[in-house]
Amino acid sequence: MTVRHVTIPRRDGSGARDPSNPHPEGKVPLLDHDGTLIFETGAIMLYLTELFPGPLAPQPGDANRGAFLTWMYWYGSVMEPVIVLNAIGIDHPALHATFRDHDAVVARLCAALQQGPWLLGDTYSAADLLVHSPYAWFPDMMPDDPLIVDWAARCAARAAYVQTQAQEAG
Ligand SMILES: N[C@@H](CCC(=O)N[C@@H](CS)C(=O)NCC(=O)O)C(=O)O
Repeated sequence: MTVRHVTIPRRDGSGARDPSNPHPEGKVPLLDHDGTLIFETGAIMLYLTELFPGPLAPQPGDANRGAFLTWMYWYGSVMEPVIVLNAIGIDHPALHATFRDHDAVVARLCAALQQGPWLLGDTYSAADLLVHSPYAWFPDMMPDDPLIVDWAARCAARAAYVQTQAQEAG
């Protein structure tokens, strides 16, 4: 496996699209698997957890598969838009009708985390890695709720996460 770093334009005006980035919109992340390009973080995670079945994802037939897929799609279809709209302070009845709002996101997370330490209950999965990520990237957005704060801390304390962070830091 090769990890290639590319530049992207940043909101503060720094950075720029990297012409060598094969992502059709110049974004990150992107997975190139033998010439097949996969983008959208959730899709990359699903692709990898199917290619390398293991403890990070319940496989078809597992009772937790439906909940797992729901979280993976909910992230990209609801949570990410809500987080972005909330961060820039945009609200509109039509947006609320479609996505609800950040309070609803927080309520959904809390309802799950009341049942267990992880979104699927007792087992950590790629859903935790994906869904907690906005709060890891943007701590200012962390809801003031110990269920979510503690869950994000548990996610960040995992050995693989710590190791990857150290690698990324160089
Ligand atoms: N929904 C996408 C979001 C991808 C995305 O917007 N990535 C940002 C960095 S977090 C990016 O590449 N921005 C550069 C740009 O928009 O040109 C995913 O989950 O992969």
